[in-house]
Amino acid sequence: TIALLTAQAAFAEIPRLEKHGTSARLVVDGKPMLVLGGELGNSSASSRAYMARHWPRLKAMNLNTVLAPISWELIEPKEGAYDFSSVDDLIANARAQDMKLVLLWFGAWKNSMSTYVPAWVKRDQVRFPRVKAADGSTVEILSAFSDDTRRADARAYAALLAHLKAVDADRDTVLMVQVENEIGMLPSAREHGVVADAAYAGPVPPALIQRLKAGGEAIEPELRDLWKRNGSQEKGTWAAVFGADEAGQEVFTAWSYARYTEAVTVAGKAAYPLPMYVNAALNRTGKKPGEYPSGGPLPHLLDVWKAGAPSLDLLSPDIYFPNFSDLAARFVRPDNALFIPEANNASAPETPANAFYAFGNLAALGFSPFAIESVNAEEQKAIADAYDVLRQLTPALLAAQGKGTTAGFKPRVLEDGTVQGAPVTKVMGDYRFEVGFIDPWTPKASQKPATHGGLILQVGPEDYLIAGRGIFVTFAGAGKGPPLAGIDKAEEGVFDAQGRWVPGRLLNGDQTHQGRHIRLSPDQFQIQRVRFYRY
Ligand code: N0T
Repeated sequence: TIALLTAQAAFAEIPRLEKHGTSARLVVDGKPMLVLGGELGNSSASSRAYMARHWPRLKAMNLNTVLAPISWELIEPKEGAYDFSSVDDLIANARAQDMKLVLLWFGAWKNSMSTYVPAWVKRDQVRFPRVKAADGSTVEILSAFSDDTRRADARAYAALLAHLKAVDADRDTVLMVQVENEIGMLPSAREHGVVADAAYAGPVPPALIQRLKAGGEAIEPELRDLWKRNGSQEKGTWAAVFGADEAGQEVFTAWSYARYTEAVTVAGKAAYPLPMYVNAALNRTGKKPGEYPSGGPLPHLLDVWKAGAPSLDLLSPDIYFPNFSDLAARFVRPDNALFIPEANNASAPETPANAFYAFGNLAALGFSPFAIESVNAEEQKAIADAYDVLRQLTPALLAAQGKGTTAGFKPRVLEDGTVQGAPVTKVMGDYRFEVGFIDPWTPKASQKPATHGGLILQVGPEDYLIAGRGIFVTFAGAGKGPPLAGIDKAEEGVFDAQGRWVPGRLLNGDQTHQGRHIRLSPDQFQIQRVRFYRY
């Protein structure tokens, strides 16, 4: 068997990220894929019995990938003695459902705290020192400055990756690994204590300064401003270069966490080089670092993380705030593709429509609502319908992402939840579309435009796929040629398993308001294929 496994593994290709147009895509088994995912609640995967009743539901929701935590305390209950049964259970169940896994390493830090570390780590505060807060109190957070902690964490992580290499011989069940979970310092902007204070009083490393200099205008504006306010110094202590306040301290925190994470990532990749990413607990505007988890891979710190942890493939947002599209867009950069490991709670009514925006507008590699197994029947159906449509569109989306031939639409929502329902205009090829989010045939009071959204994919000079729910599209000519546009033919339909379009009703009359618009009802996710003409 060993020889057979090795032979198999020699042919199979490890999942990887590959450049694609202006974006990147995840290639598994030599084929690109979109992760239509869902993340399990934190404690669910620890019980085989608990999960047994949920796996069929996850499949029924049309997920192709489950994001599941692997906790350090479960895999290394005694130092150096590993127990991978929790990992093997997940792999066996995912395979039985023909699904993929993204595994989340709950190592030294899980949402700032260090509660997932084994008891032998928790109880030994000499070997594994704790963070001191600004007021000198001790918190249940391991210091990022301990060599022993970093080595122990990296060793367990590498053991996990080596195990994955051995058991995922086909290289196609485990796609990626998240390193730690929502890293960030609380309740202070930076770690205090003898070692951390000494590091903070030391010089800013040249590698970070180099990055700021080389990045120029491409550096995130908040970080550029922090550096500028003390005169863009090229040498000096952290406080001298970035300022002594919480905002300046946060840069130090981000760098320390990034360096630690880089060491863990490198150890894991040496064992088995799967794509790896970190996730960010986003900060609310107006809150200070330390009031929110300080120093994570946040929008304003992406350059610090890129410089400090170059082996990470992706920096990823967990988006629970209502201004989904603005936040997601900040993680789309020439050096970063969008993967959303926690796209809000799975039970939030706007979540399924957000998936269309992420894949259609921001070339997302993956989208994954949190606490996926905890939805009620109605929420389950909405996710199942959205993912069914996105699964059908996947070949077209993969071809279009990064090429400018797809666009996503949802009403803009502000951080305070205010929905700005104004229609969005977009030119695609020879047509100009105006996409509105108030359905003309449904009483206005009963509509929730934040739950509406969709995408338009250009598949030919005059041919477009329009998909989603609760969007209402009018059209005109763009560029040279006659100014007006009409519908040559509009069909609803589905793509079959071979990717062939199977038309349903030919839509005309009341369904297009006598040729005036394309309408996707708010009640059901669907696809229409439309050919336009100009006159
Ligand atoms: C998440 C989850 C889980 C507008 C919280 C999100 C997961 C962790 N943290 O349920 O614990 O492991 O990564 C933070 C959400 C902030 C809420 C903002 C409300």
